[in-house]
Amino acid sequence: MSKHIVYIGIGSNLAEPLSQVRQAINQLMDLKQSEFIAGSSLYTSKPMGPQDQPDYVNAVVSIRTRLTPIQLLDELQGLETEHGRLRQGPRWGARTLDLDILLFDEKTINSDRLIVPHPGLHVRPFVLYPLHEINAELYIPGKGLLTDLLAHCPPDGLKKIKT
Ligand code: ROI
Repeated sequence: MSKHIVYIGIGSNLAEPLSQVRQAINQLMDLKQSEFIAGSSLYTSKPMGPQDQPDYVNAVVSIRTRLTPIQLLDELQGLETEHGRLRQGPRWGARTLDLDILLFDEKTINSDRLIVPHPGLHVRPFVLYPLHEINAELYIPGKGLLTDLLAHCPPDGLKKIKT
């Protein structure tokens, strides 16, 4: 079975977001049939979407995995549920943990459960800046070079958390 390089976006703005994100990164380091490659810094960001919710903590990690896209999605949704994520909230509302498959090799996937590259990726500073930190040479299928996307995406209050 072949291995895939995958980038995962992590976000939280409820129930101690910083520890939610740190714990999620540790769990991703132990993901089955996978090896951890790199993790970005942690960032704070203003909510995109409804503004009446707390600021987010965001990060991006890369892994090498033998899981298929749907197997990986099931694992990530399992972790979200473990973190107390409820799915009945409003669209774009606050969440304890969000784990998004941003890129899966250079695949394009359009199924009921999964769209890859993640549809919002190219306009989200809290995704583009951390991605760039771990791989400045990325190409986003259908969107172009990460560096070019970044040049058109102001940081919009994104701040690296000093550790
Ligand atoms: N806004 C920020 N800043 N960070 C996120 O991770 C995030 N996730 C979301 C929405 C609600 C779109 N807004 C966000 O899902």
